[in-house]
Amino acid sequence: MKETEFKNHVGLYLPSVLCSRAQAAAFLQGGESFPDIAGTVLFYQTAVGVVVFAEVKGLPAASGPCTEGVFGFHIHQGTDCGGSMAEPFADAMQHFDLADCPHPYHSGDLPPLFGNNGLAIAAFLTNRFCVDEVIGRTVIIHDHPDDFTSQPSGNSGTKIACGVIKSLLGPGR
Ligand SMILES: [Cu+2]
Ligand SMILES: [Zn+2]
Repeated sequence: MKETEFKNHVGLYLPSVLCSRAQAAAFLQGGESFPDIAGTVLFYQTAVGVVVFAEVKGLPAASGPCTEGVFGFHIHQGTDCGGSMAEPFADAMQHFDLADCPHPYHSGDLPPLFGNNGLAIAAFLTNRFCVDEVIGRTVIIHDHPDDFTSQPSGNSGTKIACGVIKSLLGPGR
């Protein structure tokens, strides 16, 4: 299939988006109990929404069959990753939300990350925010999957990694 045919069908051509320059990025680090976690989350503004590309390594790996990790993944409203041993990344606070919606309709609710022996890669589209609106907010990974039902945050457990979303467009922005 030619690129132009594909573009006409879905509205954007993902390889072209990912080859363009991301407007913002979060560089995630694991908490004290998860020092091996490191990841990059890139944000690309398109005409149909924001394409998010996430690549994370060092997640808790499977300990046997049927134990591969599924990790809750959200943008939180807090603007830094501070916290304590008892409450890692507590400063990230609740899910980022622009529209006063319940979970899982918060602006910052994202598809969960699926672990592959500690590695997760995901690319998806969300039109719940523009890139400009999430700069300065935090991306959080949790140790459990999001149930997409429980209030206020899907019962996805402890925060195990965090990163602040930063503009990549340079000074003056
Ligand atoms: Cu979260
Ligand atoms: Zn939520």
